[in-house]
Amino acid sequence: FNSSDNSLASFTPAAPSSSTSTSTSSSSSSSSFPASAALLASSSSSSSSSASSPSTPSSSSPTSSSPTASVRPSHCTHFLGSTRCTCDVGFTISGRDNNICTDIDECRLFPLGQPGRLCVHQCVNTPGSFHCFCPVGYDLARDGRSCTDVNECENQRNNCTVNQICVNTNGGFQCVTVECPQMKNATYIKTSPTRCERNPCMLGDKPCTQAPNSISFHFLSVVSNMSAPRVLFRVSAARVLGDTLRFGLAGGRGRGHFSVQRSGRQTGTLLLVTPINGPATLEAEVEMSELEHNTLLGRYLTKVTLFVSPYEF
Ligand SMILES: [Ca+2]
Repeated sequence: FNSSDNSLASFTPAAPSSSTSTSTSSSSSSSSFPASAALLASSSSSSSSSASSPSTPSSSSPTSSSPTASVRPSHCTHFLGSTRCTCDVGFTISGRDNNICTDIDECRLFPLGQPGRLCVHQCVNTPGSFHCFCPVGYDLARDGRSCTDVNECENQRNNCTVNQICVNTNGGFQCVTVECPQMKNATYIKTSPTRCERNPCMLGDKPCTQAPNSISFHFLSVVSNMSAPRVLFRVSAARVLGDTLRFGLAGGRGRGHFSVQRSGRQTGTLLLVTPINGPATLEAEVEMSELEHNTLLGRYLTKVTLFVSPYEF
C-alpha cells in the first residue's frame, strides 16, 4: 500500500465567510435620519418648499392604519402685525395663507440608489414621517434603514435534513449535500461533513495516486456587486513534505471571476477578480499540489461555493 495521504492541509476562509459576512451595505449605518432632520429644522413661514406634494391620503401606505391626513392646519402666531406659521414635524407650509401644512415625502426627496438615501431597500412615506422595509429574509436593522439578514440556520427556520448542511446566505439559506466524488481510479470516504479523503492506493497504481488525496467543501455567502479584487479564501498546507507547493485554479466553472495567487510559502489565496451581480451561485476549485524533485506527492482540492445575494446587503 502506498500511504501518500500524509501531508495535512488546513483550510481557512478569508473575510467574507458565511458567518462573518457583512449583512449591511457599505453605506454608513448612521442611526439618524439626515433628511428629516434637515427638513424639520425649518418649516416656518412662507417657505414654499419644493418638497411638498399633497399626496393622496395615506390609506395606501402599509404602516399608517390611522386616518392621519397628509394635510394638516398650520399653527400660526400673530405678533406686532406679523404672522408666523409652523407645521408639525415632517410637514411643510403650503397653501395661500400659510394656513396649510402638507406632508413631506422623504422617500421622493431621497430616492433609492442615490447618495443619502433613507432606506437601503424600500421606503414608504407616511404622514409626517416615513418607514423603511426590507425584503423577505431580512429584518429591519435597529437604525431603521438597513436590513439585517435572518440566520435561518441558527433559528431553526430551515428545512434542511440531517444529512444536509445548512448554509446561511444573505437573504436566504441553502441546504447543501456534500457527496464524495465517484472516480474511476480512486475511491473516497467522507471523513467530516465537508471533507472527503482518498482511500489508500494499491502499490504502483499510478492513476490512483494522481487522484486528489482530499477534497474539501466550503460555502461562502456574499453580497451582490462586491468590489474586486478581494480575497475570498485561503488554502494552506499545515506541513510540507515535498520541496515544492503549487496552487492553481482547477475546474472550469466560475472562470473569469476567480484567480488563485500565492500569498506565502505555504498559502494560496482564492481571489475574486470581477464583481458578481447577484443572485448567483458560483464555484471555484483551488488545487494545491505537493512535489518532490518534480514528482507529484499529493493533490489537495478545495471546492468553494459562493452564494451571491440578490441585493447589495
Ligand atoms: Ca439568511
